[in-house]
Amino acid sequence: MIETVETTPFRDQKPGTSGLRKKVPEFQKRGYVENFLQSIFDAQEGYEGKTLVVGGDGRFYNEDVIQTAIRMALANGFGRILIGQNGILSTPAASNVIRKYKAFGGIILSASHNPGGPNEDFGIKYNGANGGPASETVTGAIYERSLVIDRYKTMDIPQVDLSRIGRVDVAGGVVEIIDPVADYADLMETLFDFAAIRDLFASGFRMQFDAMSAVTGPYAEEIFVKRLGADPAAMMNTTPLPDFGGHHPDPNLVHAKELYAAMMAEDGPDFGAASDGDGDRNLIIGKGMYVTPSDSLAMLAANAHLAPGYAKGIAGIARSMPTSQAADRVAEARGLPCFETPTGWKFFGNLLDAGKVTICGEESAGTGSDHVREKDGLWAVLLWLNVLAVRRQSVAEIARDHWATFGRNYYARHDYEALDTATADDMVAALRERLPSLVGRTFGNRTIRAADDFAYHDQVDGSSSAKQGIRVFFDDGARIVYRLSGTGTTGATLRVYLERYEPNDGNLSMQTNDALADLVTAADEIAEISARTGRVSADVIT
Ligand code: G16
Repeated sequence: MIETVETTPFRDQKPGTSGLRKKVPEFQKRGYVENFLQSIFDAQEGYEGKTLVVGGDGRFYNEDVIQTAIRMALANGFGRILIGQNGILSTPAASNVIRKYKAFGGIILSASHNPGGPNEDFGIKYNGANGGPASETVTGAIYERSLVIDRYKTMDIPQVDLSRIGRVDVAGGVVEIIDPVADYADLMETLFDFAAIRDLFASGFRMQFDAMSAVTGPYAEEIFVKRLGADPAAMMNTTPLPDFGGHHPDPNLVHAKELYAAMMAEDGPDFGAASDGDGDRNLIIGKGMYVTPSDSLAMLAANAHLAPGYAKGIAGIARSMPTSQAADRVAEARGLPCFETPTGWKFFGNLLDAGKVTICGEESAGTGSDHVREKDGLWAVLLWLNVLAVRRQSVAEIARDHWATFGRNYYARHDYEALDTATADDMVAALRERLPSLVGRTFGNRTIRAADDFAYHDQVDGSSSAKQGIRVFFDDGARIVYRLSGTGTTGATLRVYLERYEPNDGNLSMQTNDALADLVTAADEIAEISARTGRVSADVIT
């Protein structure tokens, strides 16, 4: 019954920051999905008879790829496939299922916050037994395999009904369809004081949540409404749709603008939140106060002990290099270790496994802890709710209090999207070459004190990752970081990360745009962005 099908390699299956992401028509090419899945399996050892978790964010093509994955995983010798009902598992829920059921690993189907639909984005990612994204060593092996692959294994079996919870025996293996929400919601109850949060809601506290027609809708209804008593009418877009209703399921102020407007209204709710396509990112807005992801990381790290799951304190904090250094201030004040890793959640896995850190975060709306090995949007929302339930202050009061204690890192990311790839590569290469000559140059009242190309050495497994972003440091503590996106599917995206620090006795209430205006000008001049690309301003500012 097992068939071995001959195939020829595709040259473009190199996983990026977070798995392989392409437009749907690329994945629909004959053999494209099969080649990549077989390359994943071929890069692993010892999975015979073991469990594989498969789930996705419900976007267009999700179910087709799940059926393919079932056939191929069984043909390759996996013993059991665990799948979320209707093919749905949020990325953090998938990480939890892998860990809880001691699976060998998991296949997660998502292009995260990117749009979905027949001509939009899709993605495939492999996570290992710790529930986290495969390390660079593993993704490197998958890519190498994809370049030489000449056959894949599959089998001819009927489609599995993904809508029926339960177990079916298929061709000598087992396929189990599980409730995608229950295990995850139970895990959240072990970390947070649900009784205190219920009391908060009972006291009239108002929350608005936008699931963006993506995966977290069913999770939000179970957790916020059923278990915590939030108002069901304040849950927006909770039905997952294959095209996310035609929107970008990206929880930022541009794509969650309805939520943002509600939060800025005179009579707005107390707390607003959103999550992305696959549920790993979060957006936090207090009444009249947006909290940047970098600040949210620092504020959650400073307050985590207020939640039962972290009552004993945290072991340390890790942030991706471009994330603002606000969390470093908390770590320093609390005597905690702080780690700086390259962009991408996969780099936190070893630190979490080794118990060196408890809380991690990225400026790209990702925050999480050692409860799973992915960033976790609803976890961040629940930790905020737990903190609000204990402190009984507004988000704005907590933020102001934080800055008055630790100082404020004004921060923004400017994205230049869909650039010509060669132009973008040349711009970065030229900047890299100019690095030594930048030191000592003055821009306004700032002078560049150092400039380098970030390289990371993983203390746990000894691996090294070079060229992870160009850093320019100024004498007043300000910083500019440049890097090219590793998740885009159209041309190249240049990300410019801008940051300056204002001590706790400085001006803590500036508008971010004003605070960073001269750095934006310097960033353009240093990298010759407008001169080389013709772009006079960023397409997206977050
Ligand atoms: C972007 C972000 C990273 C994030 C990655 C994957 O990568 O900048 O911080 O880790 O997306 O996140 P998600 O799985 O939510 O898409 P890049 O390389 O495009 O900057």
